[in-house]
Amino acid sequence: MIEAIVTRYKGNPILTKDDVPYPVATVHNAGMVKHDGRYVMLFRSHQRNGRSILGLAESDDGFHFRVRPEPFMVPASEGVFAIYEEYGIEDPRICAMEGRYLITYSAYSRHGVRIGLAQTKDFESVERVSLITEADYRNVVIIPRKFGGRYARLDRPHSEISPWSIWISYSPDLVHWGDSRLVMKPVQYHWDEMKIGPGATPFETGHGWLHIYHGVFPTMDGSVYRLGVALHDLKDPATILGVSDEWILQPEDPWEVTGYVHNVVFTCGVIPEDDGTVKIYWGGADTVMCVGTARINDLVKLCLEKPRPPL
Ligand code: BMA
Repeated sequence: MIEAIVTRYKGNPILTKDDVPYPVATVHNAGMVKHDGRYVMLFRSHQRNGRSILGLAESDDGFHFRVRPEPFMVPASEGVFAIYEEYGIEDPRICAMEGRYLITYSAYSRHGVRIGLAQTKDFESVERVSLITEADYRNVVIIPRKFGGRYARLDRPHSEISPWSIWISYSPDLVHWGDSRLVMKPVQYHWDEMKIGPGATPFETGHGWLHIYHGVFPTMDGSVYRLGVALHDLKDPATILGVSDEWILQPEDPWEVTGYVHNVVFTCGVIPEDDGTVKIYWGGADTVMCVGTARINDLVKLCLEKPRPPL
């Protein structure tokens, strides 16, 4: 048998709605980070009204998680955030930088979807910083390093003309973003031909920033969400060194194939480990959380040795 790039954890799914001590319908698409040696999982849950909130779970080993008794973030009830979070908050990403954790999340409202930025030092309290896109953006990941004195993020604007693609934008202060450029597009009649989007917060390897993203293929039975991998230049992340032609993960387990939305694996966070492996976390069918392990070198090799054109 050919060895898989991502080895699924035998105990999947690692978190379900039954582990949550308040009423939710799903547990999925979690941002991940290690804080004080412990794994922090910031997961999205649909409430029973169909709108999403963010919960927090913690773990000593990255596989067994305990959920806090109260949600970590719910839609804001006052100020400008209340207007744009009316329909819920979704799909958080965590970036550890400058002694704090930056959290980017999708904010839904009658005006569309845009991205909120919040920050925390300890995951005990959280402070909203700014809404950092206008409407029609999702999937913003901040790269945990400054480039020429500026912050950088991968983002995904929506367009009617072109398949939804991955862009890069820069900011002097995390609030004002611009100098945007397209870096990666779907490839026609390919597993990611319909749309792609940033996935997990990129992490540094000796060869470049490794970015695990999602790609979508349309079928007669709806869309299939899979995960792919790209390598960005360490000094200039707008330059892509390689994108793997092949996906690294597709829906296969029963809880990935069937659920709230069938045939979905979707990542918002990974944890690189000191032993050369990376733990990849993904939502299965928008219903449960799963984890798997890959060797970082294998992912880098896929990008460099079996690439497809980024654009
Ligand atoms: C995307 C987002 C994700 C979700 C995926 C599959 O458009 O809504 O949060 O996991 O669809 O439903």
